[in-house]
Amino acid sequence: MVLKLYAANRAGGGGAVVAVVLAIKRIPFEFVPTDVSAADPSTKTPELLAMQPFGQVPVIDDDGFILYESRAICLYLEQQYPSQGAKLAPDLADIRATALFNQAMSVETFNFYPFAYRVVDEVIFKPHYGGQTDPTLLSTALKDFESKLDVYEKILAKQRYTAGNSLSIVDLSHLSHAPLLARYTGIDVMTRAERPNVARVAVTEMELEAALHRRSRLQRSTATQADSPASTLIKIFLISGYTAYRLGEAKLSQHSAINWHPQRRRVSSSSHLPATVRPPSMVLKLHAANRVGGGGSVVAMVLAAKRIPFTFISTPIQPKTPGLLAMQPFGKVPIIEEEDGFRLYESRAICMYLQKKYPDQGIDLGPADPTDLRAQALFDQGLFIEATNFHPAVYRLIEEIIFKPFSGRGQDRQHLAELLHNFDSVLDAYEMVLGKQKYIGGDKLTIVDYFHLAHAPLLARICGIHIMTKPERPNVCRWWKEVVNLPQYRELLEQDGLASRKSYP
Ligand SMILES: N[C@@H](CCC(=O)N[C@@H](CS)C(=O)NCC(=O)O)C(=O)O
Repeated sequence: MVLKLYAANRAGGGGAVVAVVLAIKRIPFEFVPTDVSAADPSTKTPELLAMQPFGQVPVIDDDGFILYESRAICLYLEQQYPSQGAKLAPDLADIRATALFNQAMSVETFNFYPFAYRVVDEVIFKPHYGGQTDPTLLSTALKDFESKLDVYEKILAKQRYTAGNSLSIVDLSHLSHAPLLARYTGIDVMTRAERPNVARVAVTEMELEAALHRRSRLQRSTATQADSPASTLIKIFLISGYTAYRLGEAKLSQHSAINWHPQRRRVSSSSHLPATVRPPSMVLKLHAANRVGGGGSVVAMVLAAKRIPFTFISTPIQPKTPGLLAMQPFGKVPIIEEEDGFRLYESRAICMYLQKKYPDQGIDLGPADPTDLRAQALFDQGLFIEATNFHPAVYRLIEEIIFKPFSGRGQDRQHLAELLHNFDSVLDAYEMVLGKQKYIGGDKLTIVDYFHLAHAPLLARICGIHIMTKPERPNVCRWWKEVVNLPQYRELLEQDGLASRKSYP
């Protein structure tokens, strides 16, 4: 059965990214136009909610296997068809290259997407849905987005693409919203002369042509058309800068159901994680804040669960010293450093690296079966559910309730009520997810569950808000009670931070 892509009929959002990856990988698909809007609950049909509990697109149906979260979908497609079309991710067996790829993906998820989205929302979506752009909010959003692009400029001065020296899923994920700005508003923030390296990587015609060229060389046997539907689609999305599109125009469907014969793989042997336990480095350093909460705590818990010795280096993030910025261009912690100088940042990428490097040591926190592409895909789906739905909702609450008063600003009660309502709706979707599976990454406890411990426990502990354990969400309640009682979290609470533990065990 041909793979189905449920997505909005527009050249933006995660659906467009998935369509581009399908095209580059030369995977036939049937496009099912599915327009949903956060502003209009009636667009979230029971059929969509049964597939995607958050009522969002894109979703794919691969012969009955339903998967959502655009980044997880792209990773799945790459693993399913590794040698078809251009290669868009490193081999999973190369754990350091994969770690740097995951680091870049996490940077895109947390440091690019939300900032690009805020600008697009203010200047495109708000007026599109009958509202008005607020010039003050737009100017702040643009300033914040540009400050992230300044850091991107530094990263891209050292490497050709966002995840290393070849075009990857990470670069393509940047296409979900940012290009809409130049197309619809003339704000060409991505190609400013003062950021030549960002402009260079803002996927240009030349780069795409090169990707297409590589693809056609690799795929001579399966695709011969010089101007195949895939290349047309990519040109529409990328090369022509979306000129063929307007919001809501029906174009994607013309390119659906492409008639190729992909060499489909069921199980990836190269994605087998190394079975051997390498001797843990005695001098792994963890740079993090000395507190319970945040990504540093999660990394410390995973280090403890995996029984990996480490030295904790208490690292303040203010002021942003040249030393900190040299290790982490955004000036954030946690960062790990191995004996031979290999450094990694972004807590989720760090935890995934530790699990892959020491799969059988301590508690196994990886997907149920790392050789099963679908189990891996559900783990990745959980990873991005947490990153794009749970984390932003809970973090905004913590900002309003804890950080704002802490920095002397007053609380806005109405805003707080809206944030609580928003988090409640995320947890309602979690209830559906957890009604079908035991944990967020599948039926097994994984690092994805640990990621939820970064901020959410503070709601009950510090603010007395017991939103995670409401009786009307019995599955969330069951899952959460187990997660907050994990011994590594209890231990962190008992020692009140990381400093008292210099190494483990
Ligand atoms: N993290 C998700 C985000 C999906 C998302 O926000 N999709 C938009 C369309 S591009 C949507 O469905 N919006 C409706 C809503 O959020 O209610 C992904 O990358 O797939």
